[in-house]
Amino acid sequence: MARQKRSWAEPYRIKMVEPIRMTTRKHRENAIRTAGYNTFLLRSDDVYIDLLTDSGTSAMSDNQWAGLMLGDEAYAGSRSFYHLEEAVADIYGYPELVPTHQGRGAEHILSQILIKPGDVIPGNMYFTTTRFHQEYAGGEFVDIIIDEAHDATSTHPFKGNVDLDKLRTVIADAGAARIPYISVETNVNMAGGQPLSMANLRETYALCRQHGILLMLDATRALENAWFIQQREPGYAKRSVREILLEICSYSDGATVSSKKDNLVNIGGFLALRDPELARRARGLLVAFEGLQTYGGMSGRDMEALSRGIYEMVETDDHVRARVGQVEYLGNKLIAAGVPVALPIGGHGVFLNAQAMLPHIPQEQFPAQSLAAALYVDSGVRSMERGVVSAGRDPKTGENRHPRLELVRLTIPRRVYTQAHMDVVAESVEAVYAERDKIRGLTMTYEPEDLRFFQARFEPVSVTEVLPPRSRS
Ligand code: PLI
Repeated sequence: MARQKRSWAEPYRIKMVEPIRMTTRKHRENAIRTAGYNTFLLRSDDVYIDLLTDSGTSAMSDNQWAGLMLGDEAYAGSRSFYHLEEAVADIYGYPELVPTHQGRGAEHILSQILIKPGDVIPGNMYFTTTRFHQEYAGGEFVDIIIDEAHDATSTHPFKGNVDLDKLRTVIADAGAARIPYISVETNVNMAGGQPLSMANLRETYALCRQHGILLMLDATRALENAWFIQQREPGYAKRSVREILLEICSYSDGATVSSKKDNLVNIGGFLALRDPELARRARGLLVAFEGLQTYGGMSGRDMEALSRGIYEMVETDDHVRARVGQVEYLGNKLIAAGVPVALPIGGHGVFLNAQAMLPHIPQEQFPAQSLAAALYVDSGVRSMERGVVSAGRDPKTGENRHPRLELVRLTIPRRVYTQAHMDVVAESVEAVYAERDKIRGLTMTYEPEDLRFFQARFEPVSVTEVLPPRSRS
């Protein structure tokens, strides 16, 4: 007998709502001009559906909100810190907890305690703030992700994998003594939310141990990575995401986490370690840059909501199933409409392939930035550029980095929007795609020195600068 189809549905019902409003096209044209064609500079009141990021934008549960009332705000020895320490040890398996205000606070401390000028830090694709802190500490990031990760059309199931041959070459060239740690990101953000496999992580860790090099995870989206391992990797189909997450972390010496993603809170993060001596050094910097060792960068209530969020994300597999299911719902709709998106659909968002959508705009005229602005003008949907603007300049040569991926990220906040919102987003992307020839490139009129994508300003290229459209085959 054929099995009846059963769709997934959100494992919660909605108890409180926040109104959002649609604006006119004229209003949005004015708003994006005022924002210098940078979606980071828009006011949230001018946005209809906000897919800028999944960071700090989750809806908390009633249990988390109740936790806010129970936060212990003691300056030292807060009960809420001990709850958090227990949650991190239980779910991630790390005994030493260094609480920070968010992920980059943890990256700052980790980079400062481990990196010396001239060091090399191999990693499976860069992340903006992670690489910034590595370079700020005097190190150099070297990309060791597999080649498929740089190809938006490759359907490799584990595009986040480390290329072990690339890693061996870096170790041979730089020497293990100049590599303080390797930085392995779970569900690689800049590759489109792509997982690495357990087998690859296990092998990478073994290679690191052989050379006496630490392996530090960016476990910010490790839960979503655990889900993909369960779905795609032989031997894991019957394991819970909770068990898989713990195994992921077992192949590392520590982790930085932005709790604003998987952990379902609006602020917070941590550095977690195994070695008490490293943790002691980290706490030395924590008290100088963040706060005392038992709150770091968070209030007691933040830590209380966070420890509850950590347990909640793995209580059953239903949460992550619905979360990734919603992302896939939007992605599959766009694929069905013929819109070029990065494949496979990632864990936290759908990434539009701006290069393929706008072949008439050269990378020097910021195709992804232009597409994000056009989408906003069409419907008030806010997205984020993940291409040449985000990649920034090479600190040695001062030249623009030219990533092969020129993407616009439609990032889905957790537990916030409904399937109907996803339908509206898909309709707008399809409408913009149908009129893609009308989209013009941009020139940058203000460029900040660091992490330029946050605050850069642009204006449309003048009509005379527009290159003739290349024929589309
Ligand atoms: O935004 P923070 O400082 O809490 O975390 C920085 C950070 C570290 N690692 C990874 C993989 C991230 O995705 C990350 C932040 N991501 C943001 C803000 C995003 O929009 O994707």
